[in-house]
Amino acid sequence: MELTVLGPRENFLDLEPEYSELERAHIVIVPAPYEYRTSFGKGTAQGPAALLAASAHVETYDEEYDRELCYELGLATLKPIPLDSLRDEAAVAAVEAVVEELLRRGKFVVTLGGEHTIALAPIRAHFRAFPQMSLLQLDAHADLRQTYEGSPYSHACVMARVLEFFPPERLVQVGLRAISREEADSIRRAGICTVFAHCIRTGNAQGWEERVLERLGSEVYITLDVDVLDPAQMPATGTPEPNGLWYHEVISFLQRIRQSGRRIVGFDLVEFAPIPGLHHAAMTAARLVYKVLNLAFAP
Ligand SMILES: [Mn+2]
Repeated sequence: MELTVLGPRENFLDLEPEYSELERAHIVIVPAPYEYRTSFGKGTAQGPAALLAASAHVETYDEEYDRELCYELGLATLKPIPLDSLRDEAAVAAVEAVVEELLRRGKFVVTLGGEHTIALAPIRAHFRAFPQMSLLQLDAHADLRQTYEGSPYSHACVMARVLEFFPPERLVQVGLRAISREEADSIRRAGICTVFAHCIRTGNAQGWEERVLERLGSEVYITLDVDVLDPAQMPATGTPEPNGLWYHEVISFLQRIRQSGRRIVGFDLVEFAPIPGLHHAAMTAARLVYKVLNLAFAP
């Protein structure tokens, strides 16, 4: 499979070829600008490009970890996968083949959506490579509907598709605050570990981080829907919901997972739908990717 990377001024962090060539890079960013079945706000197809443009202004140095991860490990960004003419399973399969190839080459893969449906691709590929992995979903929604607006491939159904091959007891959902009765029933029936945003806010979820840690195995894949964040910090998403998590809450929770000795084997960031002129949202999405990389590779 031939894979082409983006050069400086187009790639993540605006990196010179020395640090962003595929051969030498340990980390690879895969832009997957898939948008076909968004239901409310549109524009997630522009997510990867806007995130990459903003990333040119992200500092390569991380003050918390006192390192420049991108220069130490190398960080390549693939050209966006052309998904315009692909729908549903065909789009997922196209992205899955790329992620699978990168994992075969020993890369750490970050997939950028696109609507949440596309996360099915890296989740399937990672699950084959890491059959013991747990799955952490950070999201305002459960995405457990069997079908939505007539399709099983809606962004609102992605976790229902995942549970067709992934053991529900290894799925943990954090930040939920907009779910249907059908989804609430599925959560109870399947025994999924779910932490609702209102429980975190009211303090009724005391010790929730420990509860989550108990459920996670030693390898964790993260699917990060940006709508887990409060819309005050992340308004640029298709289905924003109030009472979300704050950036620092997400980061310190993930740091806690890493500090517990668990290994983050890959992640995706989905549902970022840039709003022209709203630079802080694009910056937040780009920052989030680099911070999660930093904590994933923390010693
Ligand atoms: Mn979602």
